[in-house]
Amino acid sequence: MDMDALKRQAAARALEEVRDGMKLGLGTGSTAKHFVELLGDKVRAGMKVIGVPTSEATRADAIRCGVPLTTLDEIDHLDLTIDGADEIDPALNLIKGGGGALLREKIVAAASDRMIVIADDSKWVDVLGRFPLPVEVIPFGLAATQAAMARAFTDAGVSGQMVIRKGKDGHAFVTDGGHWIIDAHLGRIGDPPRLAGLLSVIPGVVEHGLFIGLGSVAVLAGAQGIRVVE
Ligand code: ABF
Repeated sequence: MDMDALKRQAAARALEEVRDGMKLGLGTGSTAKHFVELLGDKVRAGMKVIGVPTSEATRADAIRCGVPLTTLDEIDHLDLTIDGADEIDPALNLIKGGGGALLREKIVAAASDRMIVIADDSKWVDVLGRFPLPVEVIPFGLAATQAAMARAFTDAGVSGQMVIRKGKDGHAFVTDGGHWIIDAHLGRIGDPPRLAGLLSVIPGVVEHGLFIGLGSVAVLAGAQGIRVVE
């Protein structure tokens, strides 16, 4: 079975947790896109839900699929967020942000009672860090921010190269919030909560892609079927 079919299976399993009347956080990425499409089918069949998209790309998908939308300016709380991830560890700590939407994804996840992480099982890892950690930064004072990040890495017992993400035009990739992303190639993050705490207090860091304690359930689709980890 191809990867895309696995992603759709994970999305379909998560859809079983959606109830009429729910306020939903809608994730970003190819797996979350399957979820939005399947949710659109349910809405057309009469299910009443409302969604908050985590990116402009997901907003466009949701509109195309007929999913009613609101914002976290109009409502302050969500019942459930369904989103993908780049890596998931056994404590359900996540690396997110490969798609560049980590800031809105984290705001939406933190406003939700529960977050279901949907993925093909290649995203499951013993230790986070093989996937480069995205860190969203303010362009102002970049060298100082990178120096502070390097100190945080040392304090957390990790090290590695920091690469400013480039867009298709060859210039720095700009997020929906107007910021840049530094991808930190750390290899192995032994203590994700510690690194998350150290990065969070750096003034030039807007947000980082370590999601600690936000994932409630992971739905992993693999060749052997679906695995649900809580
Ligand atoms: C978003 O999309 C991200 O935080 C993560 O970077 C990515 C996962 O993408 P995909 O589902 O395409 O693998 O959820």
